[in-house]
Amino acid sequence: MIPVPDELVRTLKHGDNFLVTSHVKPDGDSIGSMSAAGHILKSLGKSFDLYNESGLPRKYTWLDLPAEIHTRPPSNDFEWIMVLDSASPERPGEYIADRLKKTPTINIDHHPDNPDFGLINWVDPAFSSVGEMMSLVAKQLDLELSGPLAHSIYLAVVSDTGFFSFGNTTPGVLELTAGMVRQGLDPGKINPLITNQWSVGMIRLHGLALQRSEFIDNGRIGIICITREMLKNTNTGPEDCEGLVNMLLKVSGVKVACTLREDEEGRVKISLRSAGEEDVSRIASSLGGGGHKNASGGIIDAPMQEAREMVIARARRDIE
Ligand SMILES: [Mn+2]
Repeated sequence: MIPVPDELVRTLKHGDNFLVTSHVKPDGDSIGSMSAAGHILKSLGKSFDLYNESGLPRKYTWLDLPAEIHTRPPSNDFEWIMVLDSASPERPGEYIADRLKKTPTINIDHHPDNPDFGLINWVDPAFSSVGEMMSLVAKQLDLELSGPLAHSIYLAVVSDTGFFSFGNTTPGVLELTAGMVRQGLDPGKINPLITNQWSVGMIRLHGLALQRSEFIDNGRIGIICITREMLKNTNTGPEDCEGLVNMLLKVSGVKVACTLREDEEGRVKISLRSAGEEDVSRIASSLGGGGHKNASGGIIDAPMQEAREMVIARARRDIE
């Protein structure tokens, strides 16, 4: 059975003008799946624009994009908006949230809490990444998974599976990747481009943050509070905290890992991770956020210390 909805394939074939977007502060799956969608539309000879409110993060500038990623919508005149990897219509930012009311939308996502906000919805949490879903779209359209299209899909897949280490590393993901390697994708060349993009400030920030890590509740909860001062002193930004929360899971016995990042006075971004059966999405949703079983997050409108207490209390209850 082909899981790609007929309606989606028909729309890609018969539609002409697409705006492709994804959530703000894009990760590897957002950028990879946007790029893959663009390469697919380009192969079909369609007009399209790529748009992300936050733009292309510097660490992904090596990727061979099918078109520039605009930080402002290049026009208001689109037949379709394709929203990728976004659990809600608000995730791509204000412009899109507003625009979606007026323009037919294709919603392709793998977040379990996605409410099917599109006219065409393909939402399936069984997929590791939206990049993996785009690979099936490409196959359905008889496109070869090689070159820049394969690089885009690979970036998406390794970003969301933690380089094939998380529980979402299915036989399908491994077979997809094997196929792309057979078509010429070289993991030895592409992996360093993906992983070795740190600045000196970023390594200093991680050092500082790890130094201040706390292990509480008999070592079952690992927690790091990242203040604005720490970012300022290391000349880094919120995006440089990526991966820090996963470090906490390296400590034996940690069931729930959490970073709290002070984005502004009284507003804290939380990131939660777990390995195995512990479901951190329950903790996240009880705090107004959401996400996946082993990786989720949200925003708490409270000062850092208060937010820290809330997360600890909720995690304690959940582990028991
Ligand atoms: Mn994703």
